Amino acid sequence: MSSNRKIIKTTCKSCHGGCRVIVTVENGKITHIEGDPDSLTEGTMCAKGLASIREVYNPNRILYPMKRVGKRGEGKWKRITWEEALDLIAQKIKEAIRKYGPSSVAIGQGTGRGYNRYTFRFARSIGTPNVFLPAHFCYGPRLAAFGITVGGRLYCDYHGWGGEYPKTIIHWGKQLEITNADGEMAVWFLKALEKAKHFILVDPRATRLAGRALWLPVRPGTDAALALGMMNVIINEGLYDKEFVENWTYGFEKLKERVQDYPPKKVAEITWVPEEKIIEAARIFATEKPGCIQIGECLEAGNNSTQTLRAIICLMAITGNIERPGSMINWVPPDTGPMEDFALEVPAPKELPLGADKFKLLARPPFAMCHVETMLKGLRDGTGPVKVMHIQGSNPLVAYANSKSVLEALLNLEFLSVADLYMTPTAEYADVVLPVAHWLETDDIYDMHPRFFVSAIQKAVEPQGEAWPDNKIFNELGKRIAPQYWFKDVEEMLNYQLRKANITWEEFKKIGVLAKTGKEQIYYKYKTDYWRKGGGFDTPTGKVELYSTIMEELGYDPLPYFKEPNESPYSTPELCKEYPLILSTGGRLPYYFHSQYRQNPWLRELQPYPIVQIHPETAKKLGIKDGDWVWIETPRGRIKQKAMLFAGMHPKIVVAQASWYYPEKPGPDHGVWDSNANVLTSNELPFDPAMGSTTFRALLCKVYPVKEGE
Ligand SMILES: Nc1nc2c(c(=O)[nH]1)N[C@H]1C(S)=C(S)[C@@H](COP(=O)(O)OP(=O)(O)OC[C@H]3O[C@@H](n4cnc5c(=O)[nH]c(N)nc54)[C@H](O)[C@@H]3O)O[C@H]1N2
Ligand SMILES: Nc1nc2c(c(=O)[nH]1)N[C@H]1C(S)=C(S)[C@@H](COP(=O)(O)OP(=O)(O)OC[C@H]3O[C@@H](n4cnc5c(=O)[nH]c(N)nc54)[C@H](O)[C@@H]3O)O[C@H]1N2
Ligand code: SF4
Ligand SMILES: [Mo]
Repeated sequence: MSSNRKIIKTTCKSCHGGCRVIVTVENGKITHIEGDPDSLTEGTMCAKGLASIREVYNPNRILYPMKRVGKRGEGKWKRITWEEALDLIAQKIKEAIRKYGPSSVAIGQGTGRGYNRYTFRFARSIGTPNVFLPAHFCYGPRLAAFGITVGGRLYCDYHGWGGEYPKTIIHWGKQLEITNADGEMAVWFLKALEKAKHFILVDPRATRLAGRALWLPVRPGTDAALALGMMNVIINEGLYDKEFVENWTYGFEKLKERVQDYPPKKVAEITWVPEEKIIEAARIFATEKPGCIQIGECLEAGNNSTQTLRAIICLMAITGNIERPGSMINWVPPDTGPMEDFALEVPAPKELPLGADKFKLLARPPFAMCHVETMLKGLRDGTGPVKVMHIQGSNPLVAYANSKSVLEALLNLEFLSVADLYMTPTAEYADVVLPVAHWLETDDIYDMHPRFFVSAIQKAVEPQGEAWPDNKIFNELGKRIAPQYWFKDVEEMLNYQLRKANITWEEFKKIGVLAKTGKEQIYYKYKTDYWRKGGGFDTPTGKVELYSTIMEELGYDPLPYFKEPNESPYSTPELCKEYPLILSTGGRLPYYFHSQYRQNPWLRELQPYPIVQIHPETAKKLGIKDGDWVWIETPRGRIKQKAMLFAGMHPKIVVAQASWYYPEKPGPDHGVWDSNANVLTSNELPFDPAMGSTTFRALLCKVYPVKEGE
C-alpha cells in the first residue's frame, strides 16, 4: 500500500442518506467508494451513492460565492468572497426584519438532506416563523397523522430484534426497494421480505415486486376508501384484536359506525380494486400477524392526506400491529437524544407561519412550518409579508406545483440567496449564490428517520474550490444575525450536539455510529412508563386515538373518511371529457434524487430522458409507439416525455416522471418548462384541510404524439 493512500469511513448522503461507506483517497483524490459490510446497511449501496465520485469532481459545480451583476436570470455573475456574500445576506435579512418584521424573511430547504435541524435553528434564531420545506406533502402528514393518533412516528420493524419478523408486509404506495432511506432502508425490507409469508402491494402499477405480491391495483387518490373498506371487513367479521382495541384504543365504536359507510362492494367501485381482493387482503392482514405497513409519499400528496394516513394507522391499531415485535414500532433514540432538540431549544417565534392559521396541523409542534403555496401566492399578488428568501438546498422551480407560478413569485422577492452545489434553474434567479460542499467534503452528524441511530459524516477530502458545508454556512450566517445561538466553529457546534452522549466529535468520528439496536430496543412501550406513568400512549387520552380528540379540537372530522380527488372521472366529469386520462406524477427513479444528478455522466447514461408510462391499448388508440416523444397536457400546461408502453396498470392511468430539467440546456431555465411534471400540477385546487397538502398523484390529463419539429 502506498503511503499516500487513506481509508475513511463515513455516511453517504446522496439521497436522504444513511448508508455507511468506505472511501479510498489516493494522493488527495477519492478513487473508490464501497459499502461498509460491518454496518447497519451491511455493505449495500445504490447507484447514486456509488456515483458520488463524479459529483465531487463534477466540472459543473459552483465553486465560489457569486453575486448577480446583470438583470435577474440574465446569467451575469461576479465572484465575491465569503465575507462579502455572508455580510450581504445578513444585511438584507436584518434590514427586512427591521423594516417589515421577522415574518418577511423566509428560509427554505428541500427534502431532508441531513441538515434540517440547522435550517430550523437558524430560522428560529433570527425570529422568523416562515420556514418552508416540501414537507406539507412529504413526511409532514406522516409525522402529524402518527403524532395525533399514536403519539409518535411508527416504523416497520424489519429487524427481528424483538424475536419476530413481520409475517405480513404491506407496501402501500411505496417502492422502498428504490426509495431506500426514506425512514427505512431497502436492505432491511428485502431481507424481511424473504422471511414474510405474505406481501401485499397497494399500487396502481405492478411495480417490480408485484410478482411476489397480492397486488391491489388501486385507482390513484382513493387509498382512504380502501383502508376503510378493509376495516369494514375486519370489524364486521370480528377479526380485530379485541384485547388491544378494548384496552389501548379510543373511539372504536365510532370508527365501527364510520366504516359501515364503506362496504367492500362500494369500495371496489370507488377504488377499482376487485371486491374479493379487498376482502382477502383484509383477512390476511388481520390474521397473519405480526404485520406492518410501509407507507409512501403518494398518500400525502393529495387533497385528503391526513385522513388517508389516519385510516391506514387505524388499520394498524385495530389489528394490534403496534409496538409488538415485527409490527409498527416507535424507535428509542440513540444516546444523543433526539437531534432535533438542537433546533427546538431555541425559543419558537412569536408569530405563526404563513398558512398555519388555515391548515392547523401544520402549526403544531414540534416544527411549525409555513404553507408554501400560501406564501408564494402572497408573493405573487403582493399581499404576503415575505420580501427576502434564503434557500439552502432546494429547487422550487422543479419541486412545487405549477412551476411557472413559482417563478412569478420568486421574481417579486426583494432579495434571494441560494446555497447549492449546482447552478439550478432556481439558483439562476438568485441575487447571491453560495457554493455548498459535498458530503464527502463535510464533517457532520448524520441524523434522519428512522431515529434509532446517528452516524458520523466524515470529510474524505477538502472541498472543491471555496465550497463550504451547510453547517458552516448556517453557523457563520447565524453569528452575523443572532450570535447568542451560534458557535465559535463547526467543531464546537458538533461537540455541543454530542454532549448528551458524553463524547466529543473527535471520539464520535472514531466510533462512527451510535445506535439502539438488538436488545437495546424497547417493544410494548405503552405497557411501561416510557410515554406515561402507569402506561399508555403519548396522546391526550393515553390511547391510540381512532377518534382523534386533537382533530376534533381543531375543528376537523375526528374520524377518517374518503374524499374523491379534486380532478377525476367522478368529481369533474366535464373536465374528464377533454382530459380523459388519470395522471400520477412522480414514481421515483433509482438513478436520480428528485432533480439531482442529471449532470452526473454515470447516472445520466442509465436513463437520459424522462419517461411516461402509458398502457399499450391506450397508446394504440392515440397512435403512440414505444419510445415516441409525447405531449402530456393538463389545464395548467403541457410537457414532453418519452412514452414507455406498460401493461401493468389500468388503461386509463398514465404515470409521468417528476423533477426533470436539463442542466445541459442554456440558462436561466435549463429546459425547466420542457419536461417538468410540475408544469402540469395545480397550486390552487383544494388542499388537504389540515396539512395543506398539494395533489401530485391524482390529476386528469390528455396525451398525444409530438409532431415533427415540435
Ligand atoms: N432514488 C430515489 N429515492 C428517493 C427519492 C428520489 O427522488 N429518488 N425521493 C425521496 C423522497 S423525498 C420521497 S418522498 C420518497 C418517496 O418514496 P415513495 O413513497 O416510495 O414514492 P414513489 O416511488 O414516488 O411512489 C411509490 C409508488 O406509489 C405509486 N402510486 C402513485 N399514486 C398512487 C396512489 O394514489 N395510491 C397508491 N397506493 N400508490 C400510488 C406509484 O406507482 C409508485 O410505484 O423517496 C425518497 N427516496
Ligand atoms: N409533480 C411532483 N412534484 C414533486 C414530487 C412528486 O412526486 N411529483 N415529489 C415532491 C417531494 S416528495 C419532494 S421531497 C420535493 C423535493 O424537492 P427538493 O428537495 O427541492 O428537490 P430538488 O429538486 O432535488 O432540489 C434540491 C436541491 O438541493 C441541492 N442539494 C443536494 N444536496 C445538498 C446539500 O447537501 N446541501 C445543499 N445546500 N444543497 C444540496 C441539489 O443540487 C438540488 O438543486 O419534490 C416534490 N415535487
Ligand atoms: S441509498 Fe442513499 S445513502 Fe444509500 S448509497 Fe444510495 S444514495 Fe447513498
Ligand atoms: Mo419527499
